[in-house]
Amino acid sequence: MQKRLDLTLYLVLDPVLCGGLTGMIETTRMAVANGVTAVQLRSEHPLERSEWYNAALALKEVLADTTVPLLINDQVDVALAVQADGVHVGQSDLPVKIVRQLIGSERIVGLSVSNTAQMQAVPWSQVDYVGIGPIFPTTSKGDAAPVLGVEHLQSLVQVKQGPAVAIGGINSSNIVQVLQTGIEGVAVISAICGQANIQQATLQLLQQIKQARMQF
Ligand code: TZP
Ligand code: MG
Repeated sequence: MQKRLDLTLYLVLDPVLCGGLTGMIETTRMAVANGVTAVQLRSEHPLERSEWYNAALALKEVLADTTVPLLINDQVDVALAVQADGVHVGQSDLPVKIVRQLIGSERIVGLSVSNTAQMQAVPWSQVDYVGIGPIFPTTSKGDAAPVLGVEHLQSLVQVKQGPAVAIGGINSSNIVQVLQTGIEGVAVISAICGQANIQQATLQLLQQIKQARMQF
């Protein structure tokens, strides 16, 4: 199915937090059935190449009949191997220009941004969106940059020149403040991955997004 980049509610998968490959697949199935709009495969812990490949392939299949794109964190070769819809890179990964050359003009490229200097340096002609974070403290990323807070997020949203998603410690207690900055969407790991009721967690976040959008 034709994919659509919609940053509204972006699920970032973590194999440990989601309960392994089976957990990631089940979480994705349930979250997408309930309205998650984008999915990224990411792993904080080293995975075998075959594990990256098998997970990406399985997720690609889960999303096959949906408009929800699958992005792969960092691993350009894995993204190409399974014909994923895009790649998300950080500031210390391959340069965006090279990632774009490798994956071509049709796929999605996302870039992480953690401060004003990085935002000013974003090569928007090569990037489809940026991920801004961490907004709040998070235990899901070991080497996370300093917490930005909502005020700093607001200033980054004001200077950005393309779509963005906020990430880091976002959950149902703070999602509304994040959306009040006018950002296009939010990305979450632990607010969905590992939650006892994936459906309920997803629906609650989406309900809050809907309400926030009606206000702003
Ligand atoms: N990048 C910045 S914070 C973060 C990433 C991948 C982790 C987000 O995880 P959580 O559980 O939503 O705080
Ligand atoms: Mg990275």
